[in-house]
Amino acid sequence: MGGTPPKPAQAVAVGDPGRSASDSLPAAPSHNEGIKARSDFLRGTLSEELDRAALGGLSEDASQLVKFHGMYVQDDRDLRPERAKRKLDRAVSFMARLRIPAGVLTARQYLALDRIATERANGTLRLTTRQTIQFHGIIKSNVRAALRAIDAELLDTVAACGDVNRNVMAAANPYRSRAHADAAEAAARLSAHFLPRTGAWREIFIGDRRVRGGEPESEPIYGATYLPRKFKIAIAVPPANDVDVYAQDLAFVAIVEEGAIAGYDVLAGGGMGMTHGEPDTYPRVGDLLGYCPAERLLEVAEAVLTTQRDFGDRSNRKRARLKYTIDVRGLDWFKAEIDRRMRSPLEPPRSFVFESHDDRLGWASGTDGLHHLTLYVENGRIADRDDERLKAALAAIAALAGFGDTGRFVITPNQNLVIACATDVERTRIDAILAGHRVQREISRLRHGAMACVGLPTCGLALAESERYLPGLVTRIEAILARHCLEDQAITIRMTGCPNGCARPYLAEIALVGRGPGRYNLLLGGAADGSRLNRLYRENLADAEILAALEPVIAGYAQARRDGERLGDYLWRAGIVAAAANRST
Ligand code: SRM
Ligand code: SF4
Repeated sequence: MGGTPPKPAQAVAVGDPGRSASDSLPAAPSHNEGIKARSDFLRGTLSEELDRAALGGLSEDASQLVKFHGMYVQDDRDLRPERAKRKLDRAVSFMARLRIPAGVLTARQYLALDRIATERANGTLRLTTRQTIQFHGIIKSNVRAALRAIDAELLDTVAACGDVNRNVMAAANPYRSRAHADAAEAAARLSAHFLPRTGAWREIFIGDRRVRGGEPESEPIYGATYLPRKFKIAIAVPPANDVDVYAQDLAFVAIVEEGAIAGYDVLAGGGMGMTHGEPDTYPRVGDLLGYCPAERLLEVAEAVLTTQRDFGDRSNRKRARLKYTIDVRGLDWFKAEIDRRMRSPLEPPRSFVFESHDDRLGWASGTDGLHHLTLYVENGRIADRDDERLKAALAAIAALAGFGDTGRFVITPNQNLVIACATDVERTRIDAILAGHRVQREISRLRHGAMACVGLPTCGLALAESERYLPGLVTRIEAILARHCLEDQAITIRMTGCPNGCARPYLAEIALVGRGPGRYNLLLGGAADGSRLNRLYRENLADAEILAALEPVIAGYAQARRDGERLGDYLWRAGIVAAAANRST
């Protein structure tokens, strides 16, 4: 495989699909294209800059490049005003994101990551919406030590960010069924297949020497300028759509026969990000393309990824995702192009039914007698607080005699954690440890369906609070639901501190998207299975206005809902949100 050879950035076609590059002058490639092209396969000046202790962060170009190695240069935004007043530089540190296909860790690996968080980062671990872990607050002098400790556990941060294929997701918990195991294995294969081949990560952070002589280094799939933008893949096992297939650049929906995955229905062109006030940016749900047998997984994925590599917009990064490539050139063109790159076209799609896109919490048992606990982790933040010592509890579980060797920790796409593969005795001990550390397991249905992105203080793009604000808001919405006897009703609510959509808000029944400090757009009407975009309902609301806007909506739902009808569906039926409503926030 390897697809058609990548074209250099300057020759990439933009604009009218019917024209060749020589018919019209292509738009100038973005600055990032130059950074990639000049970087000598993602090395740039990173090594020298990491050695320079005087500068807490990196130069602008190196800050772009370090993303390909799974890291972001950030600063603590809470401290900005005070430091500015005292004429001090920003409190710069690094965020590091791991690559964990399907979110699967051994208990030993988890324990090592817990230690790294304490010794090298800000003392917390952050489970992400793509089934991996982020460390925040790593100071520059700790970066290499942290990455070496990660490498010692056979883990890495390669391609966790940057213009490449990102962490590949799969339906949570490979130990749940044969089909789930197949999905996780497929995710690991996709992740390995699309891993950049450059030796840069090992040289810069781990200390490997560059091999000189022999074949010149190359990127057989990506080429020297990698992809126009990030690329995201997920695999779902119905009836759960926990991975949110409709938000992915490329998604595979397992078609299960006799317990195993026989093939996949393939979707492409999903994405969440948009910019306020720029209507040519928008969230989009993926299109169903067709079916492929399981053995054609890599062939199909490569056809889609290389089409985006060759035709994605390399001049405007805001329009560089696959969803725009498909919209600009048309779905028929896209299907023909991927068919051309494969041995044979996709077959007509089979059918699948999704029931939900959140997690099933609590213990579940397999036919092998092992038990798996899906534990709620509020917005994915694993930390010790005075009243609830979740971090210490999970470390104690990972260190349990016996379980430390055979147990697994699986991160879910909803920022929760499955403590997997426990025997009867271990299950009892795990329950006792969680109780001893006062880990809260009785949560409302609303909180269960709630998810917030990181937002402030680390995210440089946040316009408003998210992770720190949603829990309190949920408490106040719980009170409204209780007033209308809806406290047991499943509802999804998602919040992001800006319109980029990291918690996939545009698929939730209720969404709050940051507009500015303390201000949010309220969107309503997503589907329970994550298959429908919600719509803008009210703009620029402060806390009290959000509650005032939700109260009548919830009251109406309590009065007029049909048997089993979800809030998102009721809102469309009642005409409270409408298909024609503005897509843009
Ligand atoms: Fe995201 C950028 C956090 C999942 C769309 N995202 C960021 C950055 C790195 C901010 C930055 O560029 O400086 C955030 C770091 C915050 C911090 O301090 O940690 C950030 N994104 C996250 C995480 C940690 C949110 C979370 O609470 O879990 C998720 C990490 C995923 C992972 O492990 O790889 C995360 N981001 C997503 C998702 C959801 C998904 O992938 O399923 C999306 C929407 C799907 C999509 O890509 O369309 C998403 N993040 C974005 C975007 C908009 C991209 C776009 O093309 O529209 C940005 C901004 C950008 O890339 O320019 C962004
Ligand atoms: Fe940051 Fe915006 Fe993503 Fe939230 S949605 S983590 S504020 S980029």
